Amino acid sequence: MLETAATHGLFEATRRSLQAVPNELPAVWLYDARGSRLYDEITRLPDYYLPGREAEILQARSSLLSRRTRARTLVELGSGSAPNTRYLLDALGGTLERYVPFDVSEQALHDSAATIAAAYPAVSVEPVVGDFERDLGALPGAGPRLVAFLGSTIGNLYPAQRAAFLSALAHELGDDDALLLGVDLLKDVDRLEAAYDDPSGVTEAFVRNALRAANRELDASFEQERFDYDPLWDPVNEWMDVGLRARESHAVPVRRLGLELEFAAGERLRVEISAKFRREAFELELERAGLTPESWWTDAAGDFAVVLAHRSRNGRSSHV
Ligand code: SAH
Ligand code: AVI
Repeated sequence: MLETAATHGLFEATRRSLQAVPNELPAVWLYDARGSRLYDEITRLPDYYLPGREAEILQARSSLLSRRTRARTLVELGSGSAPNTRYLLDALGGTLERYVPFDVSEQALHDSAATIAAAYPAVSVEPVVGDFERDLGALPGAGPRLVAFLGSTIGNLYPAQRAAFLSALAHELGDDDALLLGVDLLKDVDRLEAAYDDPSGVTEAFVRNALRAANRELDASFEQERFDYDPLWDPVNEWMDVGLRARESHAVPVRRLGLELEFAAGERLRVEISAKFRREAFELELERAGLTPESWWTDAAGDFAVVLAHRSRNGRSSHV
């Protein structure tokens, strides 16, 4: 990856995170072509219940969603291989003209855009490569637009990042646009831990892949065998803290960022958080960002929620 104006922000954010306490490699490094394929494998794991629960909700609510939104444009943030998008495309068939998948992972984006274009010839598929935290800008397409952010990817953002992201999104939505968010709900810790630590080791390979990406793109020298996979439930913040733990004390050069990271034995490198949500608190977050939640739909087991929201009437965010 050449350092361009577009990657400069990512490199700076990575430098800050790697120097923070605890050290963190931002989650965006998980999704190169290999990481996106590994994530796809995760979505098919029996313990990783999220995509199946979300599909159940989207199927059950599809005609309501179509009546409520009448969307001509579907923008999907963090679309990846878009496993549940077909439920939206099927639901919106009567009005939909354009599908805009938006993702930082170029390969996954173009592969899924090609698959969807072939399956839905009446819809114009217009992929955008970008970082939804930095490059949101003006949302493309004619309104009414439905902006979807599925899979609980919003849970991979910290609360302050979520607030900034949701406020930016509220700012971009027009009066007749809508936002559809998939959010994973708080549940039994054993089930959460199982979802992030499968016995086949796919999730571990996915997380370790971030080190491979950093070695390649940042000229770093992370050595896999010097780290153990270490997913933890954080009961205070109510998020899975997904990362690696150093087996021994050692240093890792990250040459492109001019860093030499020192790991003590047992020290962690966080690779992502995956927050789990409660309805009341999440609806408050939406309202503070200038969004009005209109529907809160869950699956029969109450594991996952899909939230339909609009820009608030006064259009103002209460964040400064
Ligand atoms: N929506 C899909 C994929 C979720 S995986 C699903 O529900 O299964 C998360 C996706 O978000 C990946 O495709 C990843 O490349 C993308 N992503 C992560 N951080 C991003 C960012 N900052 N900007 C844009 N896309 C991002
Ligand atoms: C994309 N995101 C919502 C996934 C999650 O559950 O937080 C990423 C993932 N990490 C490990 N398994 C799946």
